[in-house]
Amino acid sequence: MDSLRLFVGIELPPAHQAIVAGLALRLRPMLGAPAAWTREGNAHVTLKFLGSVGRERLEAVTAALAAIPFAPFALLPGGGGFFPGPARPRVVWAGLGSGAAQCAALAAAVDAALVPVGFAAEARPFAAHLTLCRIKAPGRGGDAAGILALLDRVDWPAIPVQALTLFASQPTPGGLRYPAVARFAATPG
Ligand code: 3AM
Repeated sequence: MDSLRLFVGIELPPAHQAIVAGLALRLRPMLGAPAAWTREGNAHVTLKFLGSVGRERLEAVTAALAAIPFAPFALLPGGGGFFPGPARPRVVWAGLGSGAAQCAALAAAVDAALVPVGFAAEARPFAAHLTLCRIKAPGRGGDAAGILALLDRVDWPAIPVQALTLFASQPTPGGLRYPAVARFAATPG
């Protein structure tokens, strides 16, 4: 393939992948609408979506990401919500609590680093989240309050953020997969 669909984000440890998979089972009956659920192994925090990138640009992208200085930090998921809102949700997500500010700063640094490489700066503010599902037919109702209450009760462990990851989004016969194309380690601070 001459191009890759890329995004920059934070990988989630296996314990978080298992929690996301377990949440899908519990939330599915509460949602009351057909949805594509994030599969175990696919959960991540997106910092910036790059879209389709020609392979000839990959070296410039990785060089720009490698030059971003950041210290490791702990990121704690917590709570959750709906995009664009509870009335007609399209996405159900888990939120981020402690470490969300460092996460937003990292997203801003990634955004700025990629401008010289030809990627437009984000116009919208960064909204840190873990996507749990994408709803295929929004507006069918569902227990929004129950979903929020359940998301508030999840006992997440902290995510030790020690690297930025350049992910590819790849269709496979079993659904989308997000393999890591490159990792960029934090500098101990
Ligand atoms: O981490 P989440 O699931 O929120 O929504 C897509 C997913 O985000 C997002 O990139 C992540 C990996 O696919 N994405 C896909 N197409 C996009 C687009 N055109 C996009 N984000 C912004 N613009």
